[in-house]
Amino acid sequence: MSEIDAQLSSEVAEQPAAGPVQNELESRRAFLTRTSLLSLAIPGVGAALAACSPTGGASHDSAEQRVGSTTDTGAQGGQPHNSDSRLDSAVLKREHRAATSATGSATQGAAAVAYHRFAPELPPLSGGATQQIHFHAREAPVRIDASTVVAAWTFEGDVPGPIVHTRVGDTVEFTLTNDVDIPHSMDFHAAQIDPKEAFKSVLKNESHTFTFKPRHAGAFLYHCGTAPVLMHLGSGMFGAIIVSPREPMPPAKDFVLVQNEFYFGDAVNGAHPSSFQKMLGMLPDLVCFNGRPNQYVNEPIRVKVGDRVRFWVVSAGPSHPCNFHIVGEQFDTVYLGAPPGNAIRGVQTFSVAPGGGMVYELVCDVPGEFPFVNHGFGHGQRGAIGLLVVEH
Ligand SMILES: [Cu+2]
Repeated sequence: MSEIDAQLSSEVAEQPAAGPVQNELESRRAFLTRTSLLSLAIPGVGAALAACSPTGGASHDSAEQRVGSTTDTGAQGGQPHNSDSRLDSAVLKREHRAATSATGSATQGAAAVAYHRFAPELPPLSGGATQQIHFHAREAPVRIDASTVVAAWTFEGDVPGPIVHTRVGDTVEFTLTNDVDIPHSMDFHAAQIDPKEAFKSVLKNESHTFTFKPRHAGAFLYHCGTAPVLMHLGSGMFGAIIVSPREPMPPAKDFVLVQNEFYFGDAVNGAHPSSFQKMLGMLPDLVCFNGRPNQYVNEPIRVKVGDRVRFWVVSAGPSHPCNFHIVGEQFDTVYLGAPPGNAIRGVQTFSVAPGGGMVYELVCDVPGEFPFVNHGFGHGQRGAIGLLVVEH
């Protein structure tokens, strides 16, 4: 047993006692999490760790076992497995895709990909009490400015994925179909649901459906939860699900901003893959609102004098917060959670944690051009800045 293996085994052994079943579950989860990360960081270490697992390398999860055995023989037709599984990183390792997102279909045709501004307007509610949503997990080159194409892992071919808008108490029936070799999954932060089943990984050409009713209003993140989450989220698999309250909020112009970081490896076929090692270092190349650096400086968000403006701000991370501020303005209201409740007044800057969302309102009674920024200015300088133009 190597030094790393021994250290991990001793850490697992030191898990606090919480009843034998709970303790075993937690030990296994902690172990698998570490295994996934280390499998990517240190080629070959995953297999060694599996042999030293607290369950002796055997799985208690029959579905996981079945998939594991089909994957070992190279077959792809097994049951969808859990994001809690060794398989996810094992597949990555096997395909030599551990270090970057530069898969074939993520870089193909990069030079010809057109740029488009990501529309920040909150889409209207669908009207019905049940909303059916079907996303495909896809790899795609995504142009984020004139000179930069990202080899992205995506929902529906764009970064971020589509904005979902629903309402407290409505039903969301969601289906994920995976078009690519690497397993992917969906984790809706607006759902309260058993993640082991609902958020499980989906294999190529398979689909998985789950249903939930959001209980709280707010701006919520969704993201791929397949291990290692850092790699999947950091490569573009995220977006916003906006949950409106049942009770009316003040009439406003509603916009959605999802902040994310990009960590680039060397370009392949003209597309920049995401670098897992740089993600671990947490020093991003770019920080963006809605997936493109400075896009709302070049093509601002425009409103009229007298408009109330509401920003639903989500921080996708994967690792940094969004310290949201508007130069020359103040938020008359920030809803910390479950709007229209939990309002604080007269706010200059408020931080959205990675994996979080908040709602910001201001009344635009002064005409002008107002930069909205991540006031952690290292992030603003790297692209997390836009313009709100208030016109007569
Ligand atoms: Cu994924």
